[in-house]
Amino acid sequence: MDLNERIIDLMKRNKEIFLSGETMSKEIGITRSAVWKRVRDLRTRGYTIEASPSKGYRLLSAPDILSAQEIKRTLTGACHKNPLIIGKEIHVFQAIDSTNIKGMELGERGSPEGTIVLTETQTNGKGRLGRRWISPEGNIYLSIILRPKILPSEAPLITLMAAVASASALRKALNTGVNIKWPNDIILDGKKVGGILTEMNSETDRINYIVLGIGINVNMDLSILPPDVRITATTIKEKIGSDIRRTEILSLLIKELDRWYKIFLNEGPGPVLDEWRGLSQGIGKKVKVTSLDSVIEGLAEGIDDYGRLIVRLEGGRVEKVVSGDVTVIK
Ligand code: BT5
Repeated sequence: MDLNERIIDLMKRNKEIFLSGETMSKEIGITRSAVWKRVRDLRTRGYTIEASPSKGYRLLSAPDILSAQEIKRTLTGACHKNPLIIGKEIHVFQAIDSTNIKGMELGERGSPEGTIVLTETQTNGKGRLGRRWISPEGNIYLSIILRPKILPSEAPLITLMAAVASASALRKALNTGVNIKWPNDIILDGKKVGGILTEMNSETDRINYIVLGIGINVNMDLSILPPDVRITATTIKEKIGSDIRRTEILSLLIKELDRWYKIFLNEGPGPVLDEWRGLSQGIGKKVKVTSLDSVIEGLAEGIDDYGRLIVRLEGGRVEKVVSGDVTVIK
């Protein structure tokens, strides 16, 4: 932590209490005038710090900057009996190509399970099948390294697990319905508020590591998106009418991911699949499924135990789809 971070950390730990210049100078190990210079600098960076000659300094508000320290602070306490798997290491970047690309590099270099990569913006945000994930400032872009002992054919279950955890976190944060559309869309008010991209490094019968990437539209102005994407997309800000602190959402998201990942590891896919079925949109409806090599239409009957979409075609034949894009046919 640099000096500014240590001052912020100290003030956040003493929320709402004035700290004298003397206390701060002792705690941080710098002179009182150096404390004052740092406070002035922090104010120019968007922190609102009250300063009183008799009482000292008090932090009133902080800008919405992602900080590993702050996220970790929100995660401690909740789980000391059952330590978190996810979030043991958190790497935060200002701008990188893609948190999934960085996650794959870290996975290759042996970073432990649960390592998180976060960034303020992505210059090459990835969707599935070479598509682009538009990634301006103000949203959440995170990737998590996982090392589950499952078969490569079971990896799509990790996407479903993440969809269930993301929908659950957003439901808690917004106190409103959030749904899932197979295989990787998080849906708010019928529109895409988030997407999931699961990539892996595997051998024939084992997974070396998975990088679970999640993008959630939080405070972005929808007008940033090109018109064709805008009509199918939404943001949390659009829903609640104001900006929201991303750390609040991230903290819930990490806790829900940790909870659902543990359920998945301990109890197998059953509970994840049950929850997914309850949250999903489009099941029981007539759908068109576009895959890399085919387009089929039929009734979406559900998902099987590998997370594949079960589609009953007109003639009665059943197809199980591993990946594709689904549109509900009215
Ligand atoms: C996805 O792909 O939905 C997966 C998105 C995963 C993004 C995360 S961010 C952190 C991590 N690092 C990465 O590089 N990626 C992951 P797909 O289902 O293929 O949807 C892509 C399509 O969604 C695009 O072709 C656009 O039509 C639309 N789209 C692009 N950006 C969007 C956005 N910000 N919000 C809503 N829709 C968007």
